[in-house]
Amino acid sequence: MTDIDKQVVKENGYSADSIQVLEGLEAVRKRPAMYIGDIGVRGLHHLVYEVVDNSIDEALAGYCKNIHVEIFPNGYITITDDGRGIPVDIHEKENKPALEVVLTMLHAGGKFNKDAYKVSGGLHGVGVSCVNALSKHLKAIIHRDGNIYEMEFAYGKTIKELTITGKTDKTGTIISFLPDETIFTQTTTFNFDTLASRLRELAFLNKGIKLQITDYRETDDDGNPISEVFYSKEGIKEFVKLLDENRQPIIDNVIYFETEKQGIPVEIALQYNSSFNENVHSYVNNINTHEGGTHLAGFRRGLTRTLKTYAEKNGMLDKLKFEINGDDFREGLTAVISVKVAEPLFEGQTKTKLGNSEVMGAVDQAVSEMLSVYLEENPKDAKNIVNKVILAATARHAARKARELVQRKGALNGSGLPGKLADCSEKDPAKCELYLVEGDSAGGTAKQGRDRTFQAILPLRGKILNVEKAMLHKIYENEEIKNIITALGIQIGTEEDSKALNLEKLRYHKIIIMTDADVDGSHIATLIMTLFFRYMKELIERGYLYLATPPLYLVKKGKEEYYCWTDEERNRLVQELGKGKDGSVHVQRYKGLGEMNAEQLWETTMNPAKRTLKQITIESAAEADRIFSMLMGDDVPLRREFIEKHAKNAKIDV
Ligand code: 0RA
Repeated sequence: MTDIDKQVVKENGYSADSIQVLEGLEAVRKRPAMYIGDIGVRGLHHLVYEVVDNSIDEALAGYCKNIHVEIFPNGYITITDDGRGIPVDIHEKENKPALEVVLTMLHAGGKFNKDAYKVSGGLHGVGVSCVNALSKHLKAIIHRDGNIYEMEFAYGKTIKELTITGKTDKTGTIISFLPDETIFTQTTTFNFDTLASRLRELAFLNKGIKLQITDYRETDDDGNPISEVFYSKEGIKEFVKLLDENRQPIIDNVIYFETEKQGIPVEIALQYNSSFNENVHSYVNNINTHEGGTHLAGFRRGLTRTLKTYAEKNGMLDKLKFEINGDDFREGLTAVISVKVAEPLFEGQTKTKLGNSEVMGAVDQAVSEMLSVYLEENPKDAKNIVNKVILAATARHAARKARELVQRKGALNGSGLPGKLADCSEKDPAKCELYLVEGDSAGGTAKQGRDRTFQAILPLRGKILNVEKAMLHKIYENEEIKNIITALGIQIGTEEDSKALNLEKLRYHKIIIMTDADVDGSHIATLIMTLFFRYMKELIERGYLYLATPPLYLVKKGKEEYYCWTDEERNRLVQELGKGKDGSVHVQRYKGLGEMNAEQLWETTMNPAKRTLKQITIESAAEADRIFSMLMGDDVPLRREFIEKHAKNAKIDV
């Protein structure tokens, strides 16, 4: 407690309990990251999710149908729902309005809600009081019992007591807040796309709820604010359809079921497509469990056993000469698993791995029961799936042979590294960088320009293989991919093989993709990112993969030279320099890395003191999967459109 707090307590004669209250929110302000994960962009957006999660809880309890998020130019964000409204009656123990307790006491939310079906927000379910604690200003408007109530706070402290400000025939909660920039020092600007993606995901995970987002900071061509509405009638069944919209399905319909086992609601949608990738996204209480856990294990076990039993019973595996393993049952599988667990245990590095052991059996049983019925009733789909599994097993055997070959031969120099690699002298991986450079000529420039102590260069010729559409053994046979893997010092593999990734052997902790700043360059960068996303995901998760950002323009006036990364920068600079009378301004558009000399490339793109690297992150694995399948799938016009739209402001936080 600060001295001022103590003073407040003394003067108002607060009880011992309320001292707890004050200390509670002080703790949040002192260690915000402990409560909301971090104090960067991610933490900032978690504030919104925290409030929305509460609205979703109201919806799951059956009281709320509409949730609206509004972003305002003055930095405020408002979340409106049509739930019951946070209670405002006096809370007996605290002798304060319940609303005040909810917003000023840590973990107060649950105390009211014990019996209610509260499931969402297990990970960040720290309560709206944390949002209040980390806001410069927060206003709550409650529609309840025929009245409109208002209350206001600053830094978590009440600045305007509960008052009735009008009459209403509606119910609901409106929370507006302005994040505290002394906490969120990196940024307090909300990102529309980030929030919209999460609302889209929530709409799929909670069918029947309408989630809307409106951004008043920007207007469309007609002068209206940017707005999107997310609503899904079929929930995760539609989610799977969307994930696979650019893939070829091999069964007639998405298999969907919703059931409850041992008190655990289980909802699963799955589809097989002609690709070679597994895309299974699992959720617990609306949280994406990136690291999987017991629900995923139960799903896999149920799926493998049910399909195997069906195939054996129908004599479909009789002629097979080798073992089928678990991976084979999931090639070309796209699925979403959503379970609701009353008291989830989250484990793992990022606390996104479900630990509750009872969930494994529940999901296993749900899958076995529902899927075996489906297979019996849909023999054509069943046959297509089993054939796909057999194909996968066959390809895996071919791939193993190819992989063994890669390990023995290949274009390697004396030290077992690719001949084209210009390695660095430093040996500590944490200090080493590997540039993957488009083209031999730019590769040559980069070799001259680099700092050879810690920067290694691997030139790549042309477009690397599209792993989205290739079978595993083709991937191992591809020269450029072989070079990347051997240079990195690791081995790639799918999940069940992941021990093979061998990350202790990784030779560089910064892997930097450097391509031309044009459409072809971004396509090549996307191909490389896809390779990492599908086969070396952990490197992305650890934050090892980056994009270099070469400049787009060189602006010259006499002997002065400036680099520009955007059209706006260039325009501003040309105008600025044009003001003086003497000499004309010359603008050179860099079409490729090859147009820069070694010194320019070092100065603009490779020198750690000056360059900007974009770290590739996986914000939403499901969104990344959809984007990669779109970018790399068969739909060429769609891909071109996407690349053209995004190439300029290449924001690659997939
Ligand atoms: C405490 C108790 C109840 C609802 C809520 C909080 C609540 C919180 C938020 C936050 C945003 N929207 C919200 N809607 C509701 C239960 C209310 C009752 O029993 O009537």
